[in-house]
Amino acid sequence: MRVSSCRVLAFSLPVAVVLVYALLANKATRFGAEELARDRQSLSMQNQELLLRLSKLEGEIDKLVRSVDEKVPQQKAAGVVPERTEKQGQARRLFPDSFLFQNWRASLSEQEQREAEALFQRFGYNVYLSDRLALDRALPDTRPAGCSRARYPAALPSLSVVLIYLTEALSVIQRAVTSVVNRTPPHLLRDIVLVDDHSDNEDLQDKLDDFIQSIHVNRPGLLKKVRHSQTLGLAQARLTGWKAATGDVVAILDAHIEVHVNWAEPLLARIKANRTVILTPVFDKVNFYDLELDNYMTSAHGFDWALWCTYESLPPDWYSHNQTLPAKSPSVMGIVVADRLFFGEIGALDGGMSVYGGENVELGIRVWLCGGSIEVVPCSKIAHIERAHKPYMPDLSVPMKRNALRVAEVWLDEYKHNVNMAWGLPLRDHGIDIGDVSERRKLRERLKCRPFRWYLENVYPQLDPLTTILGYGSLVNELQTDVCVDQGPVPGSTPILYVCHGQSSQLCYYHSSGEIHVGYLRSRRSDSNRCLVDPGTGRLPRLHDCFQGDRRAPNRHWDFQQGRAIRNRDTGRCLEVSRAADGGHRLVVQECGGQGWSIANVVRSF
Ligand SMILES: *[C@@H]1O[C@H](CO)[C@@H](O)[C@H](O)[C@H]1NC(C)=O
Ligand SMILES: *[C@@H]1O[C@H](CO)[C@@H](O)[C@H](O)[C@H]1NC(C)=O
Ligand SMILES: [Mn+2]
Repeated sequence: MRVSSCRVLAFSLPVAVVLVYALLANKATRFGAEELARDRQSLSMQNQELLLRLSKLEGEIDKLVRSVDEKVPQQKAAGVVPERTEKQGQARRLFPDSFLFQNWRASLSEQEQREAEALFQRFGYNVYLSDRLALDRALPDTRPAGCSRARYPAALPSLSVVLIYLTEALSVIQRAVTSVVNRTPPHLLRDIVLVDDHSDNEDLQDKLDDFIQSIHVNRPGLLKKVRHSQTLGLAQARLTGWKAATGDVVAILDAHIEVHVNWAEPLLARIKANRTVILTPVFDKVNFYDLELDNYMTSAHGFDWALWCTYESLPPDWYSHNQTLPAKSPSVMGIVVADRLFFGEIGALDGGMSVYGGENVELGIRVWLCGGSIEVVPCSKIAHIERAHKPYMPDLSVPMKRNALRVAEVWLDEYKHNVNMAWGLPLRDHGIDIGDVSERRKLRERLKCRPFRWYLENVYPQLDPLTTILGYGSLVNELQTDVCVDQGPVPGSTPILYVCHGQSSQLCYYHSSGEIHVGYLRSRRSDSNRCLVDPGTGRLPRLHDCFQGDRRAPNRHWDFQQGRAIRNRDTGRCLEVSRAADGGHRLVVQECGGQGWSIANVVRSF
């Protein structure tokens, strides 16, 4: 299972990997990776999907760049799987396009390559290598300076560790368990609960049981295994683990992790000081291809209005003060550590969430609104494999959208439609079944939770309340209703007309200021969306960052009424459709010819 519905984790394999690496290589350019797509002129539906994903990446780039800067010396896996050497008869590369072999250079025979590739396709990370690495491998100490000197009370609450998984490699689970056993003070570790959300790999039955027995030789009864008789999804798996746990504190983790030294003490000390604080450790990234580790710096966890989670930088005073101390966070990405009973008192997790996504944001909002708080603990670090793809859910956006609407319905009050806007769904009658939310509404009443507005103002002021959007969704010209305004090829800044498909590249937002934003909605106040502008010369409209620091995009205000012309306030020209000689049509700015436009959803009449 994945840690969360984080945007960077949500890519399909090809886009994510190509992009991330290009971005790392080109730190100066936020959209540097999009160079890769320069040659693409015509957009197939597949490319549209790619654009949607590209646009989601942006929020994670800074963090990735930082992680590269921090790249720590690695314990090389060489020696386990030797690097290719010239003198060896080189086996033919059977899978040059595989994202495993594009990133991982190991000298494997053809048979071994086939095995490694099959395992990679099945699990989304390098199981072939994992099976050959020591279960108790050392990890570089990536904690901030000062953590190794920190001292914690001798008497701390006891700890239960929950590891949840669905179709996870045996050796990866074994390594997670081994790290927890070796790196948690034995007198504090009450139990480890393994929750199998109905995986289909057979070695998670007998072979895992044998492994548990081997641990029990020295630590009788330490491990418990619970298996769902059908797959119930991330939230239910976490709930199952929490219910089976018996420690004072419960740490609910994915099973594709390894904990670092002294990971538990800072968490337990913080909860001992205040049981209403819910914590998250800091993750390091373990590459899916070579299983080496990148240091991620301490960040808070936030989200956008689609409720994809994202990293947030911490306030400046935290950096100047003491970087070993816990920092407030608006939300969690999924890995949580909490007082076991308090977690229940505050409503645990919403069991009505399906498959994946949104449950972490629901928890974050609820905890803050209902009497708790959330902190990131820099001295507690966990190495986490960022999978290339999830074997169990090819398109995350389906459950993600549904769960986001569910969160909105229970918690977001007058801001709930922001979720519809971000997903491009109608304000009413979106046709998506969000299940029964009455229990969650009762919980909110019972706990006397604050209104969502309080959260926006006090906990997460970075989030833009989106009060200026008048209309949103696809933007269609009356002369040609089967095509929509589209952000066009990326990279590039020329919007086009393209067959309507409702993906984020065709989301347009008309603001009371007169700006028209095109493409995936960036939700934070500091985020610049892309504004439609009339460059003033030539016939083609452009997309331009609405602001870059103090610079505002020129000619970005348009007069528009539903069904009427879209006319630029500065140049007086109109956005129109021009028919080409070949029967096609182009999006142009020209002298106004009286063409009318409609935007799919009206928030306030304009
Ligand atoms: C930072 O806080 C830790 C306690 O976690 C303390 O031991 C250390 O002395 C502090 N460092 C500074 C520079 O204040
Ligand atoms: C404990 O944390 C809560 C928020 O989670 C805060 O309101 C309360 O004041 C804290 N209590 C103490 C004793 O620090
Ligand atoms: Mn994960």
